[in-house]
Parts: sequence; structure tokens; C-alpha cells
Amino acid sequence: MCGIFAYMNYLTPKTRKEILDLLVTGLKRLEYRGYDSAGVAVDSNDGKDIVLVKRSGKVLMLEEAINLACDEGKTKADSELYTHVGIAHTRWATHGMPSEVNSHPQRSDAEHSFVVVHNGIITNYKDVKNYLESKGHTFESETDTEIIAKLIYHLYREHPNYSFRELVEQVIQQLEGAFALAFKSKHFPDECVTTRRGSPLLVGIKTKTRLATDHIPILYGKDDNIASNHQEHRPRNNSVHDIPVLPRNDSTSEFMPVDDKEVEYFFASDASAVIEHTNRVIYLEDDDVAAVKDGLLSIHRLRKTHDDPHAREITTLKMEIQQIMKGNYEYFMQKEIFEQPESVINTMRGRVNFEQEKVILGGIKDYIPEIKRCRRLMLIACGTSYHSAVATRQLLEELTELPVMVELASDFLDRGTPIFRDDVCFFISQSGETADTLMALRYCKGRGALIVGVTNTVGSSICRESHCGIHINAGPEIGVASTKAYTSQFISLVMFGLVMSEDRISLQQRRLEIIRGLAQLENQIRKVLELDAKVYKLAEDLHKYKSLLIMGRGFNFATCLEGALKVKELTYMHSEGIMAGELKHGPLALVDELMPVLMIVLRDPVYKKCMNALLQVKARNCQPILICEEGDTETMDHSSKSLEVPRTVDCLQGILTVIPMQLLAYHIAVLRGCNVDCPRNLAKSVTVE
Ligand code: G6Q
Ligand code: GLU
Repeated sequence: MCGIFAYMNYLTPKTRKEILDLLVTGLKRLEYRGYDSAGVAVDSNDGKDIVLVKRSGKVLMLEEAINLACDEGKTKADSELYTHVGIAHTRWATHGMPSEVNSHPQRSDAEHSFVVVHNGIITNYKDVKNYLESKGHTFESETDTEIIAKLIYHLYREHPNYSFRELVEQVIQQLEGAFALAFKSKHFPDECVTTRRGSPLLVGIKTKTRLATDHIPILYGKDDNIASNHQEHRPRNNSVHDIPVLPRNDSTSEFMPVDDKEVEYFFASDASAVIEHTNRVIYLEDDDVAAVKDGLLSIHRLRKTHDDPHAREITTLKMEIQQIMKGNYEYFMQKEIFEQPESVINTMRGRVNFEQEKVILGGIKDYIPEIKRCRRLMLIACGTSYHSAVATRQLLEELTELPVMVELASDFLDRGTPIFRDDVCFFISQSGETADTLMALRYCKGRGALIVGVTNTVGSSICRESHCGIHINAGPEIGVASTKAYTSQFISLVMFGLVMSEDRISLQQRRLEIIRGLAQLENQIRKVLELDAKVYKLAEDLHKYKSLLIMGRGFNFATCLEGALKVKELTYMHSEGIMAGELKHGPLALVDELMPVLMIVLRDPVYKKCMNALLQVKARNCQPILICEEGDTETMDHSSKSLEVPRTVDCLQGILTVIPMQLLAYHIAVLRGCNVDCPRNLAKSVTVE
């Protein structure tokens, strides 16, 4: 949640307006991550102060405020800055209402000695706040973040000889929780320091000539006991201790990207904000402190453990700028729904060989023998990603002949579920940064299980912390409501099942049927997308209702859950995905002639049971909308409203039935005047528990 964007131009002249535009554009690219308020910090006209512009609401409001400040001459728009640091933030509030004072950047004092933007939550902020209040600091916002700005200022006054980077290192030793941070200071002009723990952050580097290296060395502090020392000294239980002074990490030697010294740096929560400027990035790891001084970047860590690497790699992003633009679509979500014929192909590209009818997953192939020997498979995820596990569980049980457990990451952690060394745990996550999923991953890793990541975001925490994995290759997903990532996760898990069953003679027929089914998907999805106008008509009927029940079972139950989630999050209508087999055990009481119901009835092994449910619903005078198989007139005769989807193999049918649900939720949301890409109270990447 929330987006951080910082930009530094070193000996690269830019007008103040260009810099502000760049910061605002960066925020717009990140807005899907959080969007209740936004702000920027840049140098004042005379360069002696820092100016903050903050607004409640979307980045557009901030942009208007900035333009106004430029028009009125408060900010000299056309003055040229050779070297400058700007930091920016789009917020998703965790502490304190969205308001101007709670927006970031947060400041240390009225003179703006230090300003900071933060993504995440500081769990011990009350203790630190008590401490700082006892030292005379007064707070203006309700955020947890403000303590960071005040703490660095406090340390600066106590240790005026410390460098900016050293101060940040001292600060993060006092923080508990999750954070990505970017700092700017009046006392350290033209320097930028960033760091992270738990929330993502990357550094983009743009130079005129080729970079001199592919790696940047990590500079470690000398004291091996720092971590354990400071654990004992952290302020706890609201008691007020003095902040301990930790040994300094006075390692020097910076990274020299090129000879000519002109360089631009971008610090961002994710690659979509950086890709239009550069494709050369470094993903920071937890507790890295990345600092730029005199135009030189260095990465520091206070302490080295035996398996820490010597350097961070500079990676080349494969993403294209067009991939993160809306094109002719009104919303990213709409674009992403319509991208599915291509995104499913991208998921299978280089993996499913349709001529030879073989499947190879390069990212896990070396681990397959170990996976085959495991005690059970556990699929752990949240939200839509969890639904992709529900959708494929039955097939995985069939193809692997292993017990398959499907778990919501939050509940899994709450239960302290027993995990063993011979468990194989899959962590499914579009963003690869979801806090609950990541914590569950660390929990399982700590207990010796094999960790398989299924993510859409290269370089994400889940990606990096897994032993092996499947990258779903759906391309950037910007809309908060997940759509194409779901179908690609679904296919990734199906491919895994196919790999696992490669040498099972008894399953060969089934495998071939599925591989042939996968080959048809692209065209079949195109066909389903042609239903758009028809779905819109249904949405016109439905959008004034308060509730929508979605029923199905077997391979299509996950579509009911996922459809209901889409309706809830986008339209704010109540919606429930109901297992048709459970109808008589309670939900049937909800059904009458006024209740909108949608039922998924396909010619699969549970067809008869679904028909029973349909008849029960009709017996309560309800007229359900049906999703059924193309040409199945017998089923369609039961309803005046139906959507026909092409027939595919039973276990893949959920890919085709979920798309009308995505379209339906989208159209209802538009008709109800909801902001499809930024639904209220939600954020794309949930990096807090
Ligand atoms: C659904 C949402 C949400 C999402 C979860 C998990 O439309 O996007 O339910 O799926 O928050 O996110 P990750 O897949 O990124 O872990
Ligand atoms: N916890 C901080 C706040 O509420 C940061 C939230 C965010 O990640 O946007 O301001």
C-alpha cells in the first residue's frame, strides 16, 4: 500500500517545473497502491528551505495545487536546478484520517530540517513518541510516520558529526514494523537517503553512457553484535529510555556509475514508476540503506551475517512503458480484463509445448523430485490469489495424488499451523509483497519447508525469498481488482500439476486433454469477451440492487468466490459466493423472488447437482441468471437470462466462467458511479498485516 517516489538529478539541469511534473507522474504511476492523499517536498526558491505541498484526495488534487503554486509564482517554475532531491508520496492511511496534516512528507519541525515519506506501519511508534515528547518534541499529525522525522532530527542534534546516512541507520535501529522510507534534509542538501524493511523499494539509475558495472558493492559496518545490542535497548512498553548510540558504520567508497558523473536516481515502491526513465534498477533488501552523496550511490548495512552477499545486482527491467498505460480503455481494470487472451499465452509461453504436448517449468524443474517426495502441498495466499488456489486444488489433488491444503495466509498464521520439513508450501501473490503471505512464507521457511513462490512481480520479496518459483508473466496489473493475474495464477498452478504428473501412465489421457484445452484458451477467452454488451445489459438490471448471490460447485466454486469478491470490492454491493451444495444448510433462506441470484451450471461431473440447486432456487420464485455452456439449450430453458461460455475441459472451465463475472462487476461499478481502478478503502499491494 502507498507509493513512494523520490527523484534526484545530479549535474543534470532540470527546471523546477520539470522536477515537479516528474514527481507527480511518478505518483500517478503508483497511485493504484494507495490514494487517499498525496504530497511532495522540493527545495524552496532560494534553496535554503524545503517546501511541502500536500493534499487530501487523489494525486490530481496535488497536481492542481502544484500548478496553482507555480502560476502564482510561489514556486519558481522555470528556474533551473543542476542538482536537486525531491521526494513524493501517495498515501493509504493506517494511522490518522486522510488529511493534509497527516499526508506525507512528514516533517521534523517547522523549519523542515528533515522530511520523510513512508510506506508501511511503525508498530512501536507510541513508545518512540513518548520518548520524543519527553525530550520536548511536539507532534502535529496522527501518523506513526511523524516519529521518524522527529527521531532523525533528535539524533542529528545529539550527534551533529554524523552523516545523513549514519543518522538514518541509527533511526531504523529504533523502528519496529514495516517501512520503506525516503529522506530529504535541509542540513544535507543534495543528498538523498532511503531504506526499507518489509515494504518494497527499488533504485532506478539513469546515465547518459553505459553503466560501468552490473553490481554495486554492499558496505557493511564493523560491529557484529549491533543487532543483538540494539534489541535490548529499543524503547519498549511505553517506557522512556535514552536512545542508545550504536557503533557507526563509517564504511565509505561509493558506487561510480559512469565517468562523466551526470546521473539521475529514482527511488520508487515499484518499477512502474521508473520504467519510463530507465530500465536499470536495484531492488533493495530489508535493512539496506541506500544513500546518494555527491552524485554517488552507496548501499550500506550495519551488520554482515555469513550468507549476506557482497553486492546488489543492477537488473534490467523487461517491462515496456505501454504495458502500464491505459491505451483506449477507460480503466486499467477494463484493459486488464481484455488483455487476458494475451496474458494467458504469456503465462504459457516457453513452458507449454503444444506440438510435443509437454510442459516445462524452468523455475522449479530442479525441485520436482523433492516436491514429489513431499508429505503434502500447501497453497497459501490472500484474496483473489487465494481463490486461484481454491480453483486448482481439485486438479492438483488429482494430478499429484498428494494431499493439498488451501490456506488463507492470515488465518494460517493465526493458527500457528504445524509445518514440517517435508511440506511444500506455495505462496501465491500478484504483488509478491502482501504482508500476510510474506509472513506465512517466513514462518514456513523457518520450519524447513520448501518454499515455492507464484508471483507476478519480478524482484518482489516473495520472489526473492522463495527457494524456487513460477513467475506468472501476466504483465503489470494496475487495477486494484485483480483480473488477469487470477487467470494466469490459475494456469500456472495447472501447469505445475501437469509437470508433476508427467510420468504417471494412468494420467496421460487426462494430461493430454488438459494441454489441448490450454491450447484453445486464447480463442475461447476472446469469445467470452464478446459477451461484454450482454453483460452490460445484465449490469443495468442489477446495479440498483443491494445484494447478489453467486452459486456454483465443483470446479466452478472458486468463480463464485472470486465473482463475489469482485462485486464487493468494486461496487460496494453485498455479494456472496455460495457453494451450491450448502444451499439447504442455510443460504436458501436468503432466496426469494426479490433476491438477485447468478448460478454457474456447466456440463461437468456436478451438473446434476447444480441442476438440483437451480430447481430449488426456482421453486422459491427466484429467476436466476445462468452462466452455462454454449449451446446447452436444455439448461438455458430454465432462465430468461443466461450467458453462454465455450466448453473446455472441466478443470479449466473456471478460467472462462470468471471472465463474465469480472465484466459484470466492472459494469455494475461504472453504473453505480464507483471508481473502478481505485475502490474505496483498498490498495493494490497490502504490505501491512
Ligand atoms: C482482489 C485484490 C486482492 C488481492 C489480495 C492479495 O481483487 O486485488 O484480493 O488478491 O490482496 O494480493 P496479492 O496477490 O498481491 O498477494
Ligand atoms: N503508516 C503511514 C500513515 O498512515 C504510512 C501509510 C502508507 O503506507 O501510506 O501515514
